[in-house]
Amino acid sequence: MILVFSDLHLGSLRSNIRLEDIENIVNKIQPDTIIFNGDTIDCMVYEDFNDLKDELKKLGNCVFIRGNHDENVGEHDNVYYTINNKRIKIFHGHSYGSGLRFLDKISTKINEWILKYLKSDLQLFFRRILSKQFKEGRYIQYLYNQRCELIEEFEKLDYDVVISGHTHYPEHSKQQNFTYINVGNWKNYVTIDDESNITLHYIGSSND
Ligand SMILES: [Mn+2]
Repeated sequence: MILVFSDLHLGSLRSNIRLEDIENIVNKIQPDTIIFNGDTIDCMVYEDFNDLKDELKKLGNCVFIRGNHDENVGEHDNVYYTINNKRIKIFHGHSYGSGLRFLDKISTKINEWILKYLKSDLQLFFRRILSKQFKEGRYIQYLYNQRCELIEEFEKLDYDVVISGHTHYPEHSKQQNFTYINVGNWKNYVTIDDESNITLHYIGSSND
C-alpha cells in the first residue's frame, strides 16, 4: 500500500493538521511507502525544516517530492510506479500552470502575517475581505485555469494515472486517456493498493 499526502504546509498557520494526525493515518493505513507530494513543510514561513522532516522520517519509508514552498525539503521532482500494469506518475504540479509564483509568495506572506499578528476580530475582518475577493473573483479563476492547464499538459504524458497536488482542490476524475488525481491539501490523502485501486480520502469524513 502506498500512502500519498500533498500540500500539508506544516509550519504554516493556515494548515491545521498536526504530526499526531499524520501518525494516526499512517498507523491506520500501514503503508509500505509514504509519499509527501510537495509543499509538505511550508518553508516560506517556517525555514528551519530539518527537525520536522526528521519527525516525518520516523513514520516509515518516506519519499519527499519537491513543491514550490519546500524546494529544499524535497528530494525528487517526480516518482513513478507500475502497479498491476498501471503506470503511475506522481509529482507536485507547480511546474505547470499559470506561473503566478510571485503572487503565491506574496499572498502566503500576507496570510501568515494576518494570522500571526492581528487580533482575532481584525483578523476576521481582513480574512473576510480577502476571502470575498478570492471566492468571487480572480483566485478561483486562477485555480481553475491552473487545473485546466495541468490536465491539458498531463494529456501529453504517457501514463495511466497522474497524481498531483498544488491547487489544493481534491479531484479524482477520469479523463480521456488517463485518471487524474489531485490529492488536495492537509484535509485529504490518497491510498494506492497492490491491485492499483486508488482512493481519495477526506480527513474527518464519515468515509474514514
Ligand atoms: Mn504548491
